[in-house]
Amino acid sequence: MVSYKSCALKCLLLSGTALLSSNAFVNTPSFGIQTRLQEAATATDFEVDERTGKRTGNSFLSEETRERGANGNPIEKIKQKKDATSAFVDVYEYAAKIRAGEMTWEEVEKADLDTRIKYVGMLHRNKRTPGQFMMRLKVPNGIINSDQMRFYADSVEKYGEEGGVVDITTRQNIQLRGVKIEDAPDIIDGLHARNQTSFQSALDNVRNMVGSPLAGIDDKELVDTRELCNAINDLVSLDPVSGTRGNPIWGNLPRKFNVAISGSRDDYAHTHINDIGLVPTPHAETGVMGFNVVLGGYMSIKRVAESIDSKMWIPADRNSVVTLTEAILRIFRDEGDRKDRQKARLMWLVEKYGVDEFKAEVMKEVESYDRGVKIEDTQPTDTTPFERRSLLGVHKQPQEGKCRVGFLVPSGRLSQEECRTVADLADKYSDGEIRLTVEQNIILPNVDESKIDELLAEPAFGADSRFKVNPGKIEGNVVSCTGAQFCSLALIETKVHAEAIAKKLETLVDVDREIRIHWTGCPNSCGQVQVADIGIMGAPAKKMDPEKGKPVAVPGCKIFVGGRIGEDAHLALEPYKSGIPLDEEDLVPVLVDILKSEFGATDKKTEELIV
Ligand code: SRM
Ligand code: SF4
Repeated sequence: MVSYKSCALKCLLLSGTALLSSNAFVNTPSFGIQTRLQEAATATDFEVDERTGKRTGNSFLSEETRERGANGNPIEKIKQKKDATSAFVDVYEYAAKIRAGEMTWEEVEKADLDTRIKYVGMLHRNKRTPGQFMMRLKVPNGIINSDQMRFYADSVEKYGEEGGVVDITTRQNIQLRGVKIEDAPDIIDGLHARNQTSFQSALDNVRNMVGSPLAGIDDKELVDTRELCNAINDLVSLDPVSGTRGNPIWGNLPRKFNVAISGSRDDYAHTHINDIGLVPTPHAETGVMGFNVVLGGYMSIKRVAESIDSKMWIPADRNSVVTLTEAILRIFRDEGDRKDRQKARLMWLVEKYGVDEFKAEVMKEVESYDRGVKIEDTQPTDTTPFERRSLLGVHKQPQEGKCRVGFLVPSGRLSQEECRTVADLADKYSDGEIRLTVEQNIILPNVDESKIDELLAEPAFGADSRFKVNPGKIEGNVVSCTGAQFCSLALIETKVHAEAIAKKLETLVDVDREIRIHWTGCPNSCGQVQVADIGIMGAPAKKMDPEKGKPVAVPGCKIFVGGRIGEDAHLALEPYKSGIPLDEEDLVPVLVDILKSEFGATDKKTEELIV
């Protein structure tokens, strides 16, 4: 390690990551970089990794925190032993050696393969596709463009139709599948050239910034979340010294950290299940637009918790939003649990302090930055009637003559051909812009009203296409985690069942409201079953085997009922039913019963009955 000051120039030259460009709205560095460059330039006592020329993530931890890490859980020990923020260099080095025939992926150091390179967004799918990785990106506010979409398809093409797919995630994000280490540098470089990255999208980092998918195109918008999502994205994943991808300051948190900013009363961003949720609320006296801050929402095997009121309100400006986030992250980074990973989420720390004491600590931290940010008490929320709006279908925008067109991407899965189709549609109708939703669907913004008929008549929305602008009330609201096809933690396959069972239910019942069915392959609840009308979670089940004459273990599920999203959010914490086999003959009748008893569904009127 060398001292920081002597390395400033080297940082810029040797970082191995592309400098951020400012040629696109999405991901463009937007806040406080100059200030932080100045702050960083006065810093002296950080270790610098000679390979990267960047300060190490560990060097931002106090001696006490490092010691807790070194004696902490196995992941902490790995991070302490070999700093994870330099993992991108390892990926480049391994790739070069594999390409040169000097090593194979099996020879990659185990801690790197399974853990450290997650910092680069690369997750080894060791059980399902050994030697191949899922690469998770960062897509702040879920906004991408047609060039990026085509690049995703090109990047995974060599992995075949089945293995080389692209997924829209439940954090309004993109995951590429099938990636091999030897190909990763080209993909990373291609992403950086397109103003995107995979860095700090997994491991113990701040995850994708979720914002409103209708930002800037919504007549009921309270706050345009784009700039704020980009600003927090810059804070957490842009090195203030070199201006390169990957910010070591926030590169070794005790655990993942989720931030969501809502732009309207619809709460499309799901503030209630994020570590920090910003809920747009004007100040009662001044009318200044701001955010009530909710904290600690999360889901896991051990515990599922809805966010709690932090008793804080901040104005909706970049300085306030970034400063508050930074203060909470600083406290979390240095004080979060590093022994028990199940307790290393923000909620546990807030509870350890107590809400009032945590608020006081955050205020003290914010004041110490001396940036003029004022935190006030939670402001009263609007209680006038409000109905959450659908993101699918054709809707007028406040911009004269423009519409947004939302369409279903069943379970968020895109083939290479479908990626290219979406890119072509975007080029033709939405000036290349594509928006992703946490329901894993797509919105094309700013479509000319005069072109709507032409768009709807495109083969992309033909009878045999998976994309639908006006899907059924059940199939249009399916969400699904990755499941057993790629995820080693999965107890069941999810996406295939999710798509098939929704279609089946559409043929069996009529419902007069949208029914949100979420699937998740295990209790980690990446598919957020507790927020769903009906949540299906992979779990053990037994079924009579006629040949053996006794019940045998089969793939099954637990069913959760009654989760709510939006202003009146509520998590369904206890299963409504357990031990249901996943076979269509077993699961479908149970779901039909639930749809009838809980959601007023009626038997489908067949053509004959209607006649
Ligand atoms: Fe997740 C772990 C996939 C959203 C809670 N999640 C995993 C891993 C990385 C497990 C693994 O190593 O295989 C999964 C990778 C599977 C794969 O190949 O795709 C995985 N999680 C996903 C995605 C892709 C589901 C999807 O199909 O959309 C989502 C990616 C989001 C993103 O773009 O960053 C995803 N995961 C979520 C969410 C939903 C959310 O953020 O709103 C949750 C619940 C909210 C939360 O985190 O509090 C979630 N995932 C977890 C957990 C439990 C966290 C905990 O505190 O214990 C794990 C387990 C872990 O981290 O150890 C996990
Ligand atoms: Fe994998 Fe479980 Fe998350 Fe599904 S819920 S992606 S099975 S970890």
